[in-house]
Amino acid sequence: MEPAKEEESSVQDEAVDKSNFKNCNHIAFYSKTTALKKEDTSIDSSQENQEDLGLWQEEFGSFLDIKANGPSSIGLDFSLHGCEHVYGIPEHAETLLLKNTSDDDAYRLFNLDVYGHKIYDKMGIYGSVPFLLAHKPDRTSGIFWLNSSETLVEINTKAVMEHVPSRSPPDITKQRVVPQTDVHWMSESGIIDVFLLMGPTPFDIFKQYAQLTGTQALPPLFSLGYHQCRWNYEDEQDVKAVDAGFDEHDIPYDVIWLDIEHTESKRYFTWDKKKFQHPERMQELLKRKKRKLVVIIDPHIKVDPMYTLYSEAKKKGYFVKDRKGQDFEGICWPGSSSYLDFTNPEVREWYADQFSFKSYKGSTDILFVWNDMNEPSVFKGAELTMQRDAVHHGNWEHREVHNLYGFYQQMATAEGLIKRSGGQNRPFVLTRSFFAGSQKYGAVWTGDNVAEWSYLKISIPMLLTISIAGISFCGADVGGFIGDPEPELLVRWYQAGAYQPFFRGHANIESKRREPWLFGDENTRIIREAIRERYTLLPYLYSLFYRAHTTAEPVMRPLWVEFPKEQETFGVEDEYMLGNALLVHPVIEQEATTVNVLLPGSDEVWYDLRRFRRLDYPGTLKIPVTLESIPVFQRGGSVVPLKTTVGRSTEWMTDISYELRVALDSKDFAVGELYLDDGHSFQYLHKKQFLHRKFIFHKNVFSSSCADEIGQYHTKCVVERVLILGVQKQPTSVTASLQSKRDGKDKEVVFTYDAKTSTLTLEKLLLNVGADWEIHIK
Ligand code: NBV
Repeated sequence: MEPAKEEESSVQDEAVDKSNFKNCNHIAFYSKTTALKKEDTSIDSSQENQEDLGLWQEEFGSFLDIKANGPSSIGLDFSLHGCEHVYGIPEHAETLLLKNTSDDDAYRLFNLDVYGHKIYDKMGIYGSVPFLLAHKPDRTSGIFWLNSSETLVEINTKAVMEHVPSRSPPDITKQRVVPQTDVHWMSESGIIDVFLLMGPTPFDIFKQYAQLTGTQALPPLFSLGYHQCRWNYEDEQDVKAVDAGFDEHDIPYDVIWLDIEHTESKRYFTWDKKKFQHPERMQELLKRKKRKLVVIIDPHIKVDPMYTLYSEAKKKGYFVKDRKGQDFEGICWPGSSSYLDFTNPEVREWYADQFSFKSYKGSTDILFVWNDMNEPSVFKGAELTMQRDAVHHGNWEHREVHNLYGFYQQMATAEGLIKRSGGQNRPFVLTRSFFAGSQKYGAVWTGDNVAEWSYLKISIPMLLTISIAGISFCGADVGGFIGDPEPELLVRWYQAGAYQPFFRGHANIESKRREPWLFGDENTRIIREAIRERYTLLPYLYSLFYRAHTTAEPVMRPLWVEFPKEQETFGVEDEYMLGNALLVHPVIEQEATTVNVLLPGSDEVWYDLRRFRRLDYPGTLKIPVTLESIPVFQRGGSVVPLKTTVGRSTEWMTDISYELRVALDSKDFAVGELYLDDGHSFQYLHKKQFLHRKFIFHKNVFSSSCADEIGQYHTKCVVERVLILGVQKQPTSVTASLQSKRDGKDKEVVFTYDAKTSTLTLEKLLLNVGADWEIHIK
């Protein structure tokens, strides 16, 4: 359904990058068109009346949309001079680089439940973030179109003539051809409320956008581990067996998930009495194993006067209304359902209270939440969603707030989990539907993908796009939700997922069981390796999330963000940077024996993360791969903190020592950091209980110092091993000194040097991770 193209405001904004405004410019004004009232129409011929009525109501198949406030639409055009690379506006199953829409559909931002959505398509799927980034070598800029109604974005990149004033002779002007991208935004309703972000660097843009919408919530550490999900784990026995399976096969994991079948006939906040007779006991068992449970809680509420949640919400008037003022009823999993009006702060407060241990019977402090179907999904509704003329709190029509519905459910859920812990603990909430700012409340995933190679491939640009639109904590269902992945695809998907922010295996109710050990010993071994690699990487990943939380840097980033001047990176979407140190190129082709990896930057040095081999010649390299390979490269000049081994879950790993992976650049320099706290509470914020360390390698001295004096956190954990990649010759001696020790005695360090890979390994260091120390290499 397209918004009526009525009297669009069209402003050619010539000055996106020439503007006098400071970093972030805000334009907000009311559309001329929204105020058109039916009574104002003075012409009274029957034909015109008929046409007029046509604008006040619209048919969509058998659905009638009555426009109580009359027809409206708003729009604005921008011209981005010198730009031909534009990104963002998730969520679409499309390429990273936005395409020209002149001969194709516009990008649609309209949250919809699309099972097995098409790929390379601009249709709207589960989430919408109306934020577009434009990049050219010397500037990144952004347009944030703050509107939550259905929005279409047209993109037209073309070459235009530009006048270049010349000095000699003075009256002659030259012309040159430059690129220009015109972006046309159109929304069904609302006001024009748009922010122009001026950069100039990609990281400035992320900060400016975060000033408007917030940064990524710092996730509890467990949620960065591996999640095992399926629609459905049948009963308590099943949960116990799957949990034990991980231990039997020596595979770490943190969370087991329960889908809709765990409830009493899809009444959320309840348990199926036969299959889950003792939910507390089940959680007690998981807790003893230092693991968590996530349960699904959808926004639709079964119409059943005997269901307290329903009767209470009904009595309080907490459901979205239809245009006649009755509770809106649609069909969803439980049958006839009403939908909580999360746009109402009072409803959100009440909903948050439902998560208290007293209200939510059978829940414990290891239970966290998954919000699904919150586009909202309405079976038999137009486009499987809520009618646009449904009415929310404050008399807002659904059309105005459609793309915000899921955002508000996740907000209320996260608040509920925080409240439940007396404000102590960080929540974890996964949502399918999202909007600008959803990063403040938890994680998102890309919905119902298919167990096919093409969906593995597209998961990378989809996640990159979501990440640069502010939502760092994102992932795609490992294995593909719909269908049955062949073992090779499953293995490759685990390897890709291990290096993506949210890492969850999930499968449809009709898919065959696919716990990681069901595909033969060899595949189990390779999957185990991938998951273990993820767990060793957690200190780095957690530190990246801290940066996302504090300085809005995306955890997973397109290459161009790190190499903004390197044109050849601008369209790359089969590899990406994880933070600024690791370049990841997952294998996404069937039976691949090689991958072509672009190692950007003419002065950069890269190292193979597993084999330590130094790759001195940036450019595109053909790298041989086997089924075991995950091509990951460490950038020279970085220090990556790792754990020396793994445990059964993140909580088992608290005391495991660290390894620091130092990769030298061409000037024999490297720098990196580590963030550390208790992993679950808000003490890092309220009591400044955290450690933020800085590691520098310079002139053959490797030092650890405090990066943020405000933070204090006591840990017994030590740095046990340091690997320095790119050391040109074998040292004669290596000593370590603790800065706090006044006696000045240096300790001899046990080291080995591998001349083939130029790697220096320092072992048995036992240097406290929170202490200042130096290692001298001679
Ligand atoms: O709750 C069942 C599924 C869930 O497993 C999946 O992850 C969601 O994306 N849910 C959709 C509803 C049913 C889809 C057919």
